[in-house]
Amino acid sequence: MKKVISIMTVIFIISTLFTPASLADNPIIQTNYTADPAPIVYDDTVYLYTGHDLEIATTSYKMVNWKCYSSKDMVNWTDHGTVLNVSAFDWARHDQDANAAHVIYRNGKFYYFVSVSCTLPGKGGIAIGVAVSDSPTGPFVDAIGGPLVTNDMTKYASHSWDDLDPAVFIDDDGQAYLYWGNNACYYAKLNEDMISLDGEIGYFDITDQAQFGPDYEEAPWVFKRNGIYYLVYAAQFPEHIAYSTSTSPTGPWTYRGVIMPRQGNSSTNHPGIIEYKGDYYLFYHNDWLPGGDSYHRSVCVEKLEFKEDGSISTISMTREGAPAIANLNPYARTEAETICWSSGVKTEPCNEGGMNVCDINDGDYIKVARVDFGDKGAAAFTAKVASGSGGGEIELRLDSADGEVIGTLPIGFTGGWDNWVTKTTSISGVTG
Ligand code: FUB
Repeated sequence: MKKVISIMTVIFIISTLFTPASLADNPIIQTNYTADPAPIVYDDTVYLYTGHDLEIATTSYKMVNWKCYSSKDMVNWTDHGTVLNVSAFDWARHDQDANAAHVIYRNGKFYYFVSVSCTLPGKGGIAIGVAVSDSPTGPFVDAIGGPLVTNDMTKYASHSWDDLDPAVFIDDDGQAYLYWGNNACYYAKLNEDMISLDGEIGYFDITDQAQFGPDYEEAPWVFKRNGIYYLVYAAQFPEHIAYSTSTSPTGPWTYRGVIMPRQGNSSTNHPGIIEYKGDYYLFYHNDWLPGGDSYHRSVCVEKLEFKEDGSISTISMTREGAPAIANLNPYARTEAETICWSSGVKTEPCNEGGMNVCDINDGDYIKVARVDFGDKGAAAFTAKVASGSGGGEIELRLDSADGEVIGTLPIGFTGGWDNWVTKTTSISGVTG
């Protein structure tokens, strides 16, 4: 049954500037299993694109779409829902293989590079496609009408899924490069149109341990910092995250070691790295949500630290994740699906556009972190709600699920699950 607010209590936890860290904030998405993170910074905002491990998966991947989330503070993430589905690609399998992907912005458009299963005659295996949109949150449509790279058994690695895990890097001179590969690492220049290759496909010799250590596996991610090119990737199986550096985007590379050892029980990991407001962040995945395993993964984030010589410090997966870098303004409209941590609730497309929170049961909660109420404090809480049954109530609590109650908003029957009404309650006792 679809529920938006039903006959029960949902708790809104507000952690203020002075809240001691009380709840775990990794994995950063709790409403879906997410994998293969691909973050970008656009318009002062982090957009995080992820794969989506369906709950019905058993002993293999079941992935048919990709999700998008955004944040301006690194701890509260707004859910933009499904932004691309394998069904957008007529030439691909529609029941599986929404594998790792990468989004990049260029010339006013967002390009979504995906690795999917190709159904074209004679071109079976994993292929790379590109979707395009004018907006970071889609809708994305097939940009080519066919694959950009198809499986070719004469290439370096002769298995049918070697064209996995595309990642794009645009150098300072404007040249875009596409990197990809499972048990192979390919690269090619992209033309200015971003949907065609400029020249031949090259490959790096991943068996050369001086360049790639003992066991390059997949998931390349390239970025440049202080003139050094970094190629970060998943190594070994089960996987950890390692990296190599170069003075050129096309190598040769020098193996530099492990960034993140394996922790937990996911057999894969997958790096996505951004610089945001002066700091670098590593997005990755593990199996740390309840019910998690190799096919039910979840995206997490940690701050990345560089040493003087440009090498990257080895870091662990943590429950705390990256620190907040901005406060949340409670006096501006905040979407309910802006979440630091949640328990029980789900999200869905809203009949009025955007997304809404749903499937709310008694005691479920949403935490928003680092809320700044200012010196004068807040006097009221307003929410847009819908209920097709008894309605329940929203409790607002400070700092934890059993923290001080600063207000309660009764909901009641609103005329239907898609019948949204605005309700307000007074609140007290919160400043700073
Ligand atoms: O999510 C499916 C595959 O698992 C990805 O393409 C790989 O990078 C690994 O994370």
